[in-house]
Amino acid sequence: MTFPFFMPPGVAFTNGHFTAENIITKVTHSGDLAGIFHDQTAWRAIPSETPIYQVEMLSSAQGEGELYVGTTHLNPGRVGDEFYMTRGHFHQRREQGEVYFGLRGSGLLLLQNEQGEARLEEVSPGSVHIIPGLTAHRLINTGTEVLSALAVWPSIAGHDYAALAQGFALRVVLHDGKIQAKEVQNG
Ligand code: PAN
Ligand code: ZN
Repeated sequence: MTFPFFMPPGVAFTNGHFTAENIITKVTHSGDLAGIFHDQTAWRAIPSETPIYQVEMLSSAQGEGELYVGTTHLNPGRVGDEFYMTRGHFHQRREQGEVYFGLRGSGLLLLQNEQGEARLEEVSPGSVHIIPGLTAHRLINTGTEVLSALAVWPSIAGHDYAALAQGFALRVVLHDGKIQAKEVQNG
């Protein structure tokens, strides 16, 4: 008896693009990110249809025990002095973790626990980031090319954006020509 060999989906490690029959993509534009960047005047000056990041995902099973695989492509740029970043979230199911892999470009992964303690990990091609449960996460592009990171997370994790209405405790800005992380004063 012979068994067929199925062709699985593929990912190009140079840029994070998938080859598969069903790829789901979602673009987040500047206009979707109200209240995220600290310089509201600079944010309003950017056309609302400016694409900031795109997520491409494989279409996969949902439910307890199932996994999602997706790549985030975050454009380079700044709103005022603050580097482009993803909205950032806790998982709705707080205990669920995630793994990010840096593929191209350079940036930072901002992690923050429920006590509001934040830390930054450098993201670069080949970096591996284990995001524990109970930890909010946001990608920040501090480079000059697209930052692409592959992620694997439980399909039941969900996204809780509202829990971060106060924002993260750190902002990453270009100050005196240097990439600097600054503590946010009033949340
Ligand atoms: C990622 C993120 C992706 C976009 O797939 O959803 O980077 O960021 P926001 O969801 O914060 O806009 C992930 O962490 N999934 O759980
Ligand atoms: Zn996540």
